[in-house]
Amino acid sequence: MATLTTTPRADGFYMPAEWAPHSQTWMVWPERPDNWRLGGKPVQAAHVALAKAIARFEPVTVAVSAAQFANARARLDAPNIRVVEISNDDAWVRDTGPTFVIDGKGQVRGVDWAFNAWGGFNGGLYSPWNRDEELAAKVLEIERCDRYHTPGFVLEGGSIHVDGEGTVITTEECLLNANRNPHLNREQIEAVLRDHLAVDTVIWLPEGLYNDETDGHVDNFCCYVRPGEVLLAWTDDPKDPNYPRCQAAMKVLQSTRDARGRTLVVHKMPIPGPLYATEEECAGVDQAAGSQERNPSVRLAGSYVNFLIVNGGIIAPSFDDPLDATAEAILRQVFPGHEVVMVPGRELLLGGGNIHCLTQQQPA
Ligand code: KQY
Repeated sequence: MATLTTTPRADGFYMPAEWAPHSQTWMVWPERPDNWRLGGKPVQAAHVALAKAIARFEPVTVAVSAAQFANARARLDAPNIRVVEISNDDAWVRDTGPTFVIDGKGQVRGVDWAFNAWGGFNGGLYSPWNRDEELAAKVLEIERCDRYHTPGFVLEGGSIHVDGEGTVITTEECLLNANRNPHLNREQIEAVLRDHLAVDTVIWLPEGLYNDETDGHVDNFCCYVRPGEVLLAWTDDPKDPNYPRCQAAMKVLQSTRDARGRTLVVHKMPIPGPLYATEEECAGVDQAAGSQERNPSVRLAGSYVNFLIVNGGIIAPSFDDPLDATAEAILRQVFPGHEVVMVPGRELLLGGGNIHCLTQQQPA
């Protein structure tokens, strides 16, 4: 397929909101033993449950390494799930897959951002990451989608949320981090977002959730639920390290107008826990040079905001936490037209992210 030298905006393409109709959702099979405990077996079971939950609403394609193909194919035994072989470094297709853009007339293309494993050699989470860097282009080949490539611009899909009507929300903690695009200033980064997502307004939250190893991805902290309305992870506890983060985000969201001139309605979503990995869970993760250390004293960045919107449904994580029922009720309230399905998110969280990070919707 063609690699284009123009930009989506110049060609009349834009990133649609997640609630726009999907043709499918992409996932990548988790297996790396220095991120997933016990050789990935517990998370693979959680991944199967997640894929099957999504497949009730729309087709799912799971990319898997050659070594795990037979295992994944056997376990993902649902008619709506396709399994294809793509080599990869880990399962975070939100960040390694393409950001799909549409023209509103039936054409779909993809933006293939540069990927440096969340910070390269300055705080990145694993090395090497070359197979993940190549994953977006391979997905676009399979889908026969033309590709916009930004080799000089690092971005992960989890660091942006759009309303499909000209506004993107992101965080300074991630996009202005020296380990992403240190050669660009805020205005230059905004220009790349405007050209590749076709947005007019960039809303900058100062930070994401405390201890998020992605450097504060917005998709673990704040998301759109419809144009003009967002859902923000929230705590009222001044002793919680998330407290100043939530306050700062609220201040920005309440004082901002979006691209259509709207003030934003902010819904609050409580933060589960605090959640921690157990000694046993940490001991199950292989130690490898350059990979993330797992330690039971380090608070996990658990969040109910890390959900996926699918055709007619919301697929959200549960944590065996007393707040699970509250989270489900809030999701039902803010998405009255969707069926809310909670799936176990703890094993996913132990690897450093959750449902939204592990999925990538492809618009219809
Ligand atoms: O949350 C994400 N978007 C990615 C998390 C990567 C964690 C790697 N251990």
